[in-house]
Amino acid sequence: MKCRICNHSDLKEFLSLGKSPLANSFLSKENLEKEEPEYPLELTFCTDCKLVQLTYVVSPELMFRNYLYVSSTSDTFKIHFTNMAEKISKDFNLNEKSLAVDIGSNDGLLLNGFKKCGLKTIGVEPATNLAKLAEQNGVETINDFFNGSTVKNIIENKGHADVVTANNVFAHVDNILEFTKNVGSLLKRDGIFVVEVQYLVDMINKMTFDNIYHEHLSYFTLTSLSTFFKRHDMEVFDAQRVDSHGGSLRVFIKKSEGKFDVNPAVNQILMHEKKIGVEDFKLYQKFADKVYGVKQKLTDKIGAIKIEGKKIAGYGAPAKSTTLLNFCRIGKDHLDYIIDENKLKQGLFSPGTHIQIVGPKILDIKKPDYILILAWNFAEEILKKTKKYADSNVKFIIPLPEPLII
Ligand code: DWN
Repeated sequence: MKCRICNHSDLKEFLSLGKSPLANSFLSKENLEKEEPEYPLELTFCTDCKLVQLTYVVSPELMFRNYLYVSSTSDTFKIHFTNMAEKISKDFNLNEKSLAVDIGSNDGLLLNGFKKCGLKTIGVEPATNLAKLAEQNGVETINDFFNGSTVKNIIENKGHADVVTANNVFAHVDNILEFTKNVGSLLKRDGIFVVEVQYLVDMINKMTFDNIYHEHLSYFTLTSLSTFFKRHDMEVFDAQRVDSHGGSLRVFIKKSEGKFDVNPAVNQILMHEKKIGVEDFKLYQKFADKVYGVKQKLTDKIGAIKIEGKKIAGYGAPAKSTTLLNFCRIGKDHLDYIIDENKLKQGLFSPGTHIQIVGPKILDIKKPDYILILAWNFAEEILKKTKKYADSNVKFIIPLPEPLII
């Protein structure tokens, strides 16, 4: 295997979570008996460009043509992406003459935010079910992957872009060189490319190893991102840590000839990364050892509750719960059901563990003794909602950075 961003072949493997089903491949009842594909989940470190990446690549056609994750399911993300659109429009003086292109535009949440700021918009979304949803939300969307032909289509019909965004998408792309070249062709000379990716430093600090799954091919630091862009006539000129998905990086990139000055924040983050050793393989070996430790603590905690004869329900059926449940071998014997407000998931069964996904109303009928918050990144929002349903003696388990009962 060669490194995805520098083509180096000296990759050092440091963590294997075994084989796992696709994170968003929730099953219908009739598909429960069918054979369920599982693929290796192994992380490697590139000694040249310092990128952490998966060893095994699953076809994007398999993962992204029909997609169950809908950005607007959580109020947190409605606020997050509306604020993002407003801040970018204001900071870069974008207006009705400006074009915003969102890659992996999902249900059009971010683009609706840009539309409210007066911009022209177009989405690129490979999942047919989501592209339809976006169009119903009034957001023009190309139902395809972002590639040379979608770029040609946009330039011919809308012109070049002032801003291209890729939120929780850039880490999902196998050929990021071709992807980035296509962004360069689409952008105006002084256009900006804004990428939001889960931040590897937060994953290591907060032990959020459940974010490791086949959709996420790359696990970025600012060091690996800026190395990549510098090698391809683009430059990171600003970067902010944001708290989405347990901790993400929002990175602003320009063409090397673009007019923006580099914000001191870029160097501050790069220096911090150097200090904590993101270029040192030992950091990742230590992380791997701690992952196995957290797994043991969580399985012991859940096992002890079950030995007491208590009932546990899951709350939130995020993609990451597929990794957590399958790696920690938490299944139907432990969780009676998983609650999720995304109607696309209700009635389906969790990948690999086959636990039924139900709506929150079940809490009016069946009171579990414990609720394992699988969407831990939304614990605050979920605790507020769940208190309304559950009586006082329900306890909540937050699984990471290590199991906590509240
Ligand atoms: O890259 C990706 C990450 C960043 O986002 C994609 N793989 C898709 C997605 O991953 P995820 O499914 O882990 O994301 P979430 O947003 O953590 O999923 C939360 C789940 O919890 C959703 O299924 C919705 C559900 N939920 C709920 O039922 N009630 C969430 C909230 C806040 C709620 O109140």
